[in-house]
Amino acid sequence: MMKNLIKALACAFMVVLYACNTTTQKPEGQTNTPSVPDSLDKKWWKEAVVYQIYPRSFQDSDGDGIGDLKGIISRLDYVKSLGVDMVWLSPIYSSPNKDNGYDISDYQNIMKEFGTMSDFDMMLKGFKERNVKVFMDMVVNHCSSEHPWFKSACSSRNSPYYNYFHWWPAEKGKPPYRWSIFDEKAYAWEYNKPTNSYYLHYFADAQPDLNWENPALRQEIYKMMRFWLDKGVDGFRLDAIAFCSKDTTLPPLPKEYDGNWGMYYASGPHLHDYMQEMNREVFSKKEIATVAEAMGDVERVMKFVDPARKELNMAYYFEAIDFGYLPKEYKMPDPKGYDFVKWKQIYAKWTDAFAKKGWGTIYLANHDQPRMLTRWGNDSPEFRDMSSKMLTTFIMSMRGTPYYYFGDEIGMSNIKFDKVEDYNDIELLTNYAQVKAKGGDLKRFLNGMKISSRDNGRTPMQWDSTFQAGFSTGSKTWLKVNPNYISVNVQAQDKDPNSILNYFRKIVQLRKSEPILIYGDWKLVDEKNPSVFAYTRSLNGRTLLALMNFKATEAKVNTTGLDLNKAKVRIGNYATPSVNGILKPYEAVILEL
Ligand code: TEU
Repeated sequence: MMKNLIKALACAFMVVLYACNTTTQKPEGQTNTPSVPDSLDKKWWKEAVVYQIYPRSFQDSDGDGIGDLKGIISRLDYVKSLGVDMVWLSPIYSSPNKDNGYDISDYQNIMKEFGTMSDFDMMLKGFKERNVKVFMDMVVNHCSSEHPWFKSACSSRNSPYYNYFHWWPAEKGKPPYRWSIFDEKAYAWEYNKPTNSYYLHYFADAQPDLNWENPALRQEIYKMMRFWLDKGVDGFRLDAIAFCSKDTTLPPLPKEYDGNWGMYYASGPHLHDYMQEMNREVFSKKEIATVAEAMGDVERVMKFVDPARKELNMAYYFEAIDFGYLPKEYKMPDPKGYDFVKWKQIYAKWTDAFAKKGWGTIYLANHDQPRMLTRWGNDSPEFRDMSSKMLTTFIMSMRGTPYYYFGDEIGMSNIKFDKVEDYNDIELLTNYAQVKAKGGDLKRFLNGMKISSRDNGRTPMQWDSTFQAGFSTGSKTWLKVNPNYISVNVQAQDKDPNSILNYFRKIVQLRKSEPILIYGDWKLVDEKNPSVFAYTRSLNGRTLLALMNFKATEAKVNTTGLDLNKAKVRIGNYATPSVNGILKPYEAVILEL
């Protein structure tokens, strides 16, 4: 009896000891935010705020009108001052710039306009010294037609690089139809005379698709990724990665595809085998993070980030950002506006899905989008300030890692070019040519593009009110500077405690200090409200209520079931934030209940 009791006590002691050990030993990659239970699967990349830099437009150091790495180096302290944890750097590799670096001709070299490898090393060191991690943009679905692999492949079918690409031999007749974006004929095959065959390009003909079905190509890519990891980069954003696997039997396109990237091109037969292989060969070797530019519905996107599958860490999806365009017309905004309630439901669907598995991202802009202020807020002088802060509050209070685009922190807005000659973007120019070829309404097209074109988000950063907004000393910048730089610029906002910039800094700190905003549950409130995006975030018995009025008129939220009596303001964009659920135009407030 006594013996058994001693045995039982000893066992209990061992169990307690074991439990203590397992809770004190944090798995790799976990951080030490207080009061977050380990069951939440903490990771540094879930807690990070990502800031995207489009190097071409950030800071020019040599007066050629094009941003460069030395320019970024000169702004390291600014980036640090924002409080962000990680920078996503759009491509800086050698490129003929048909698609501004998203067409790479040498993956292990720096684009000449941007500087040299030693500039890169210095920049990386500078970020590291400031505790800011760096994410590289990996464009490996395709390369540039100037890449030596492609040049060699084009010379002969016997080239060792021929099978690095997808070809259709002309003796078999015309290839089965595939559509392309960034191609004036919207045709994804281009004939190459020396090899008497057609090569495949889902994007421009200057962006031939790499043949991922070839193991030798995949090994080259992994080797190249290791090269950057050995330099000390902290992760990768995988561009258009969902398109990398192709059905090489090239069956006729299924009738229902209807040009839908997500449902057809993004579902190649071996896509996830390759993601798992890449994880084993590259990602698992270092403490890094990865994000997929994923396409398709929840089920498809989830495959990238389901931890059990060991592929990537985060994914971003397009359903919400592409909302409100007319069907079958290239990014043509619906003149009737967009259905706000449906838009909220899209976010709810994805946020709920990522709550069960994986991890999502949250963004309202990037280099493929117009400025968030113009598209989702209100860029009139009256509402620029409030609606910028409101959108920032949305990004920073949602569940998922925030990806914030440079310039949004000062409320930059669309430049709204009148003339096609002002544009640079291959996407816009291709679509303009297509509308023209069909005898379409070019004026209507250009008007629509004032809202949605990518170049709106690529104009130079507005640092101050001096010549060229302090971006460049050159007389011509690669894209024009938005004339509103005289009032909308970093220098003016830095000094003003109530500026959009300082609101951004403040809310970044709030997010970092408040685990509820990172790990807390997310629940939509007053779902049918036509003006207000409202949700709760809760964790460990504490609840925050985020309220954002997306409209220029006062709006009331139905808060039935929530007790606002003792509500405490955590942050708000008005001097006197609302605590009663009645919101002023573009008001945003986060309340602790
Ligand atoms: O974009 C991938 C993509 O699928 C595009 O269709 C994207 O949806 C489009 O640009 C939106 O207007 C990536 C890059 O982010 C983009 O900048 C590149 O142009 C593209 O790949 C080709 O590399």
